[in-house]
Amino acid sequence: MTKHPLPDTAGLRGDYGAMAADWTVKQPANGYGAEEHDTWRTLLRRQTLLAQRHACPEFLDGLAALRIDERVPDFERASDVLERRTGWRIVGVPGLIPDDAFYGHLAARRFPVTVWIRRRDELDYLAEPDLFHDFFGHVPLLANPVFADYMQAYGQRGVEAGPANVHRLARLYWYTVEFGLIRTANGPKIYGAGIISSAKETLYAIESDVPKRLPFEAKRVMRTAYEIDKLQRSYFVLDDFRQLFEATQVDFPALYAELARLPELPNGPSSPTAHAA
Ligand code: HBI
Ligand code: FE
Repeated sequence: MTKHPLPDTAGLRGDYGAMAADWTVKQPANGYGAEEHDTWRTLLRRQTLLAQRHACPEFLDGLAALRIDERVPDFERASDVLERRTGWRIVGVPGLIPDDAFYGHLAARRFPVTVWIRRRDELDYLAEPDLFHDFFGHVPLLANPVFADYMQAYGQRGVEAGPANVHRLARLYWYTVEFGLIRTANGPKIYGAGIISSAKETLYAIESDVPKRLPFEAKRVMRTAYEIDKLQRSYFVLDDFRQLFEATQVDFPALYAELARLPELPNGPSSPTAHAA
């Protein structure tokens, strides 16, 4: 795997000084302070209440299986639970890491989770993914076999994609893993980490009539631009997770060539509303 030059980590918050070659770091040896456990507990209580109403059953099953408690979770212990179910483990990272490192971990069933957690004054908004977003938002669904297989296959496609196409693949991640909805007998429910880890976006994604809720269709997703740090103007709704896995099983070089000949699609008029974390 060719290693990207260091991303502009100067602007990022994590400590990129003590990483292994694969961009991973251990959780702090002396654990976390009282304020960090308190922030975790506050966010966990708030988002668990919202998830019980608005998250899909597979997310809630995964959350229960992890037996997360009111202290910042230990990645090795959670990995032991995950590995028994779907072969996945968690690796600590200082924060965002280059695409090729990230995809390489996913392809090997390792999910990168940020080792630092936001401050008290960032409870409702922060610019970068932190431990709460990554762990609470992303890890529970890795306990679901079909979603876990999707994430591994997605990582493999990422390793294979060249720099000319990786932005299209990033859209597939954005509109599913981060901001995906799924159809259920009780209406659309949340599975996207970026939604379920944010109180504001959880309510907006399910209750607001502002955003479009479109049937998931991989080609449309990969043609649709997205903007970060805003409430989404369009969500894509899956029929089931098998549909997501199948989207990784097509001929990607042919798909990229086809998409390159088609116009891009806007995400919809951008909303000035800041995206709450
Ligand atoms: N790094 N730690 C981390 N977490 C992410 O979610 C992440 C990343 N690097 C790249 C990235 N996501 C996106 O570009 C994905 O589309 C790959
Ligand atoms: Fe995320």
